[in-house]
Amino acid sequence: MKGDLAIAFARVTEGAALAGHKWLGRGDKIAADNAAVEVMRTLLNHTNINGEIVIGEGEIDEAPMLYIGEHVGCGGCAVDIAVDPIEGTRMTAMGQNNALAVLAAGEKGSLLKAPDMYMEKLVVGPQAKGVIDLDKPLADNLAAIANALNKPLSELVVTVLAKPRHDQLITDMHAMGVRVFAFPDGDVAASILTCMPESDVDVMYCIGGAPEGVVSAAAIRALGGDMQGRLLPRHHVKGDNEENRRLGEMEIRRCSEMGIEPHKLLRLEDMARSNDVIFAGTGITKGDLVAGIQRQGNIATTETLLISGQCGTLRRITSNYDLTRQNDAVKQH
Ligand code: VTB
Ligand code: MG
Ligand code: MG
Repeated sequence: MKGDLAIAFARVTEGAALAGHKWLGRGDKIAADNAAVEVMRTLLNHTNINGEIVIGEGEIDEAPMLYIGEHVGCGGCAVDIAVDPIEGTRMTAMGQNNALAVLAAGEKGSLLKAPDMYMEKLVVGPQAKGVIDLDKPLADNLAAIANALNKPLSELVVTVLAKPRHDQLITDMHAMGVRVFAFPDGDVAASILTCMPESDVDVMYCIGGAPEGVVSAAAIRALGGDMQGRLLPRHHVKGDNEENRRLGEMEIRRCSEMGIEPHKLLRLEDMARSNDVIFAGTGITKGDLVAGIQRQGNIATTETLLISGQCGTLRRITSNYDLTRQNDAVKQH
């Protein structure tokens, strides 16, 4: 991919973040998501790519925009795109930290194409690359990671999504003696923090969204970290009732149509298959990875983390937007 595409992708997540931010603290996560999706789509369609959404906002019948298989861009090199226009719609609606607008892009065929379903994920930074194995118990992984990081298990920091499905796991990890940082939502930011030298976070483990997993995989690959995942059908994650089983079975069918297998171990190289990947993430609410949007009158300031896999370059871009002078397509939302 051409180097100047990276900045175009930063512009896309900035636009989505600004649109989502208008709904900050309004209790309406759907309105926030719709606004961000529409702007992300508009801006992607102004970008010089021949892009395909490979994982994102669900299937065509559920999400009118940015659905899996949707083509975006106004012509250019063929790229795969993974999106989450608002990674943290609830966080945005409720004014909680760490909501981001994110996307990952890679040359055609480089990002895992999968349904919007759940994914089990284990992520570490560069120092622990090569020692993780999701086929082994988490306790074995944590011991191997602590060993690679040259620290006792008692100093290992593991972040995990604070969802009821992880209650037992959190209890078990406390018993193992590791430090557990439980975050309410937003595993993309938590995953990337494992690769940030200034962060305390050593490991991210959770069952969360597959789009978030693929977006994270691109960033982790670019930063030299490691990650493994496993696609899980809904009824194996959210409780085996009739509705979840129906949805889960649909996901299994979609997986087989796409030529992938749920429950199968996915390595980092299966999710992000090339070094030529770009990650862009703009803060919406204030966060540990990037600052949230700040408003002063009509000026909105955004912070974007832009990571290019080819050379592993990480940029933090601060942009000031004059909200009275935005392009109409973007201003409406
Ligand atoms: C996951 C996680 C995300 O939402 O998708 C989670 O990957 C949803 O989990 O980072 P539940 O369906 O159990 O609520 C996020 O936390 C935010 O989008
Ligand atoms: Mg979303
Ligand atoms: Mg999300």
